[in-house]
Amino acid sequence: MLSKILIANRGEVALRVIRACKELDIPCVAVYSEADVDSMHVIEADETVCIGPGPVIDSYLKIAHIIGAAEITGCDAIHPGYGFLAENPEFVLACEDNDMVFIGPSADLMRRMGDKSLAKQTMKKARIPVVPGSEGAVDNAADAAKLADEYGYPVMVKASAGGGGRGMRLVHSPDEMESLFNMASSEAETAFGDGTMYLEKAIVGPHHVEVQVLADRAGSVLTLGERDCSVQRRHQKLVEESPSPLLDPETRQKMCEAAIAACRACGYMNAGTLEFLVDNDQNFYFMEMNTRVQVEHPVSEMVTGVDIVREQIRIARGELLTMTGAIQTRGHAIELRINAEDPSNGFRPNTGTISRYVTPGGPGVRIDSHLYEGYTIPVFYDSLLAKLIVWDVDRPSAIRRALRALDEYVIEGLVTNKDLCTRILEAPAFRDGEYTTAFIEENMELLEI
Ligand code: MV4
Repeated sequence: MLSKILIANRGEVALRVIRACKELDIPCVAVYSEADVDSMHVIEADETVCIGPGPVIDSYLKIAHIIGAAEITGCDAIHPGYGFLAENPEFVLACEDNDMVFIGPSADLMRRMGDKSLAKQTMKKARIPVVPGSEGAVDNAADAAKLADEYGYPVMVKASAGGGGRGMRLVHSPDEMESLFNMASSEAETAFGDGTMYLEKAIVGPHHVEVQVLADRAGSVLTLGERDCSVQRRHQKLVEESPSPLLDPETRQKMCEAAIAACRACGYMNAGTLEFLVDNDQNFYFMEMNTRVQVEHPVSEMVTGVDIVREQIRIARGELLTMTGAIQTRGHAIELRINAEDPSNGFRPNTGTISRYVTPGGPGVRIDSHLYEGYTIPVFYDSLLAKLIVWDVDRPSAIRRALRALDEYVIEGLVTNKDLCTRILEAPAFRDGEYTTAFIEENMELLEI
């Protein structure tokens, strides 16, 4: 059962999955585009298959090429990583049609969680707290305005097919409704081929807190605590930490219980994340469920000692979780995303060749990255270069350790956001644990952006 795994991804996450395969003694196959010939995941995998030219549409998104690569190398399982095909139910079906185990949940579950309005209804039925709003879709701006009068402004109009902030508008007053509703709907139509919208009351100044879950095929569910991902810009997370400095212990426990109930309600299997919005009064509301491993999963690994990717593979090959309920966490972990982007220039992405590369070390320091000295960043892909993850006994120590590690970390040859990460950690609102999703915008000067 699971004799060889194909990794349908690139960059740091492909490397992360390769590491898990090696520790489980399972051979692994990397796929790569013509632009990724010199990539670390190609160097580290047991076998490699080129699946097309640089643009993702011709390579990492080409289902037939990936399935073909798995077939010719004799793989019986596929790990999707995150992004690309990780939340595409068609890909899951293609895997099944070709007798490949998809390392993740079923196509049906993925589809049901991919429809954000339907997911919300499912959770509401399971008595998980959701933001007050429409029961399902709202057909037009006039209906939306009627409902908004009931809930009170401000409200959010959101695309059912959206997620991660796409196809979403904050509406402050009735006179804005028509134009913003139609704008969001046509944006969703263009982006997802589905302009279906739903409506909810807006939570002002929210925190983004998410709960990591693992579920096996027997229906056992485990939570690995929460991650606070409120430090983000335009829905791109920059810093994540666990535990959340916001939650009091009762709220944390209630959120983890809600996450477990949510997984039971939808029959979830494998690793997943439940996203919640949390307001300043510790009220939490289910937002979305991510049916994949996430970029920020390492902070949960650091505070629990659980290897999430290893567990994904174990679950996919039919093994059962040995523990259930909420697992004990220890200490504090912080992740900083090092991106090839220039904060002082509108976060413009840039590429180049890594001319000098020195990684930090010492206790409690982890780097998940595909970088090496001499590596040239291809132009086709996202700007994530590395994740610096630190662990220490408590939050203040973890912040000091992160600052020390950032100082040791040398990346030359292109512009990165490393100094911005330092300034975020030094900002009073961050140090005091008193930040919301508005943190970056509220601290532009302090962060010298
Ligand atoms: C909201 C909200 C306020 N009220 N919904 C953005 C991403 C998507 N997952 C949900 N999002 C939001 N939904 C209501 N009813 C505010 C946001 C939001 C946000 C959420 C999480 C992290 C960062 C954010 C930044 C802006 C808005």
